[in-house]
Amino acid sequence: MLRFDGSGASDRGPVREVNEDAGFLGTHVLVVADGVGGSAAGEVASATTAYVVSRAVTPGADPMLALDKAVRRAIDVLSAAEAASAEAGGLGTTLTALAIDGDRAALVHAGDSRAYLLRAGGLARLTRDHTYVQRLVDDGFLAPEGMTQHPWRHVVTRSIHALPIPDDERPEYLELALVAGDRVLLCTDGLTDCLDDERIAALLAIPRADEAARVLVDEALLAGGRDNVTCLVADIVTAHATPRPRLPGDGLRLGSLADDGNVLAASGITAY
Ligand SMILES: [Mn+2]
Repeated sequence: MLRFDGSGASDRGPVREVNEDAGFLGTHVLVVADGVGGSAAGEVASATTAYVVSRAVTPGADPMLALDKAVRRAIDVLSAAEAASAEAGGLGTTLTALAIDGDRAALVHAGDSRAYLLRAGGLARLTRDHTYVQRLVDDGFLAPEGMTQHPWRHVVTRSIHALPIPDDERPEYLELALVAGDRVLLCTDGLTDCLDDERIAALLAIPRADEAARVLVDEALLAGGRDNVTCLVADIVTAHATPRPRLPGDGLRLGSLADDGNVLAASGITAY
């Protein structure tokens, strides 16, 4: 029976007034969400979405179905909140989440947060950024080295937000074959704007997960990072004994999710 064992770190950074990143690390689900810039309350969108996903994945639940259900639920909650609100602007967030049921693993991804896999010392990117500049590179209009300086590099082309969501803006789902000994990193763009994959691989190899997460965040800030930065580092471990029963949503809450005030009630929707 496989599960996650790790830790995480999140920092507001030197400039932003609020941390619009949310992170959650449980035994069977990992979540990062980054409130989309320009939206009225990014920290509400990210915390609410991360909360809904953290509660939807329970040990034994089919990971792909659980993630799909969670995304639908998050979209419903954000849509209802927006419909009830007088403010315009929208609630939107990136979402990258990984769920495991002891055997099968699944990933859902929308936006420019990322998931990486460290296996036998080699780093692989599990997600592809849903950004305007990534699309330019894919279509041959921009060289990859031009991405980091492009003025529109933060424009995301997919996110979790209120309905209607066109088909080509919906999240992507991926089945994963994880094995004991793998390590995964989920992070927001505050990390990957500042550190390249080679540096990320080196720091992710720090043996203790909590130390690796802290050092990744610190190094992004030392490299001049101005955005919120969130990293989750989790090892895939074999749980020999049956873990004590866990309540849905049990785990480490980071960033905007650490403040219950940011989480729109999952039932009884209120305006934000
Ligand atoms: Mn960000």
